[in-house]
Parts: sequence; structure tokens; C-alpha cells
Amino acid sequence: MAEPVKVLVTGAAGQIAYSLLYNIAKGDVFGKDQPLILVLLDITPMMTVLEGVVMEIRDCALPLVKEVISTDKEDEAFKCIDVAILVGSMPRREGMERKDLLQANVKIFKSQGSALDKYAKKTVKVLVVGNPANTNCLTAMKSAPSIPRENFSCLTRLDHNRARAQIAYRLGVPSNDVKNVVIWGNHSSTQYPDVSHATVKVEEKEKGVFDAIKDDAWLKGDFISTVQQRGAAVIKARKLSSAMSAAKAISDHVRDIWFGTPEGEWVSMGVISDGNTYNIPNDLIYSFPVQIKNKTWSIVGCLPIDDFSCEKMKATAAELVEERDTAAEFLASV
Ligand code: NAX
Repeated sequence: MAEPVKVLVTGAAGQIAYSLLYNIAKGDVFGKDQPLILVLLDITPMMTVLEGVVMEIRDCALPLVKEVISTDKEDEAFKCIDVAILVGSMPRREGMERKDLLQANVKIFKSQGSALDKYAKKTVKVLVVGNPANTNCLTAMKSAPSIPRENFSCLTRLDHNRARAQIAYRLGVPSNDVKNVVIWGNHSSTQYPDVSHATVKVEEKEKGVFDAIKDDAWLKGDFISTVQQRGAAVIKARKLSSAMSAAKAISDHVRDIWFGTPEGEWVSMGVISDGNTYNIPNDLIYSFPVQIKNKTWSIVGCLPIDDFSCEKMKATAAELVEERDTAAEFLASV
């Protein structure tokens, strides 16, 4: 049997982790033959809850799980890990300013970035989920200079899956017949869900999504705002934020890093911008279409961009620049 892969999940006592840990433990992410060591990190007041999560993982009696380690200590949690899925973050409380939220998260992700730098394997793959995910990812990346920047990404796969599902639902086709949607930019309401390069299989024929739907007003209007506002709509209905779908999206994202993307297809991921691609400023974690091979992503860099898309891609980049600059002030002072 292969050596176990050591996977850290932070925010492990929270609601996303509750679904995610089961997906990982049963082999949906790293494969059905891959043994695992699961490391669960949460804050000290959550340790009793975490004990319950550990009991449940054991009670699942899943053969791939060789060991479960639960802790509130970062040095223990980040030690020799192969994969870090950083879900835990400071949530927005009522009356909290956006700046205060950013500051609290800079503190968390600076500390976890430093722990990655000190204790993790240099090959570690890091996915940041906790919001504001793009900027938290940038903070962690900057705080871990010994780990390649390309090893960091943030989650926009939930938005990607939501966009795919909206198109599939509208056409009454299975969601895996919709390919190559793109989420550009920030995992926030300024994100730009773009289907101008996407295709769909209708009655055994592959077509462009605009061609298949024949309703440009919807695709450039309600479709975009539905995807942008989907998180808020789920909270309004469920009184809790997306958890099952978030866990599924995290599983999709990490599985694609591990095994690669199918030939001719891309997925959306927040990755470091080098300033040379699609005129997006450098030093941002920006969501692009990426293809993955040998555990390494590359941006799909040659898609034609019309004026409508260009405006929207710039707007979400501007929001990320502002977040980055505010975070940089805090990063220097914490
Ligand atoms: P929960 O509040 O249920 O769980 C969060 C957990 O993180 C808690 O157990 C908390 O104690 C823990 N935590 C806080 N600070 C920590 C630290 N410094 N170290 C370790 N653990 C810490 O939230 P949940 O619904 O699980 O959501 C988690 C995060 O995912 C939130 O920030 C949320 O906004 C974000 N999301 C991001 C998405 C994305 O697409 N990027 C989508 C889903 C989700 O909304």
C-alpha cells in the first residue's frame, strides 16, 4: 500500500469540515486506494466539539484512515503535511466593519502561513477557503516564502459549480455536459461568472452556451447576478451558509490538483497573477481558468475577451487590489 497522505483541515469543528472530512476519508479526493492521516485543527474553545468529530470519523470505520490527529496547536497541525485545506477563519459578526474582518484574518493567515513555512513539507499544496479567501490566500502565501507560490490557491470552484448548474438546470441537461465556464476574480459579489467560452451538449451535439440558450439578456443579466448572490440566497433560506456544496467544491478542487483536469477542459481557481495574463495586475490571488497536469496548474491564457467581459474582469480586480493594499498595511503591523 502507498505511503499515507497527511492532510490538514482547519476549522475542523465547523460545518463545512463536517461534510468535507467524510468526503476525504472515504476516498473521494485522493483516491480509493490512498491511505490518509487526517489532521484536524480548530481553536481551543472548540476542542470538545472536535472530539465528537473525531469519534464520528472513527465510527465510520473507513479503511483508508490510518490516523486522526486533533489539535489546537499550529506547530503540531502543520508538521510534515502534504496538503493544507484552510477552512477556518474569523467570521463576520454583526456590526463588524470589513476592515476589522480583514485585520482579524490577516492575523490568522499570517500565523498559519508562518507555520506552513516552518513545519510543512515544501511540496505542500495549500487551498484557502476561509473568507475573504483570495486575500487570505495571498497573506498565507507571503508568510511562507520557502514554499513555491504556485502551491497556493483559493476556492472559487463553488462559484464555478454554481454557474455550471444554472446552465444545466436551464437547459435540462446533466451538469457534466456543461464545460469550460469561468469564474474571474474575487470570491465575492464582484466575481464575474463567464460562459462566453463554455459549451454544452444538447441532443448529442456540442454547442456554445450562448447559442444553446438563445437568451443573451439572461446570460448577461440574471444568470450573472444569481451566481454572484448564490451564497447570500442559501444563507437567507437555510439560515446557515453553504456547507454541503462547499465541501463538494473543495473535494473537486483538491482532486483536480492531485489527479489533473480532463483533456480539453479547465476549471476555475484563485491563483497568483503574474501581471502578464489578461491585463490583471500582478500580486493578486485572482480566479482564472486553469488546467492542471502533474499537480501543477497553468492559466488558460488565450481566450478572446470582449468589452463586456473586460469591464467585469477589471472591476473584480479593482476590489482585490483594495483588499490586498488594506491587508498589506495590517500584515506589516501584526
Ligand atoms: P463555521 O463557522 O461553521 O466553522 C468555522 C470553524 O473555523 C469554526 O469551528 C471556528 O472555530 C474555526 N476557526 C476559527 N478561527 C480558526 C483558526 N485560527 N484556526 C483554526 N480554526 C479556526 O464556518 P463554515 O461554514 O465551516 O465556513 C468556513 C469558512 O468558509 C468561512 O470563512 C466561510 O465564509 C468560508 N466559505 C468560503 C467559500 C469559498 O467559496 N471560498 C464558500 C463556503 C464558505 O462560505
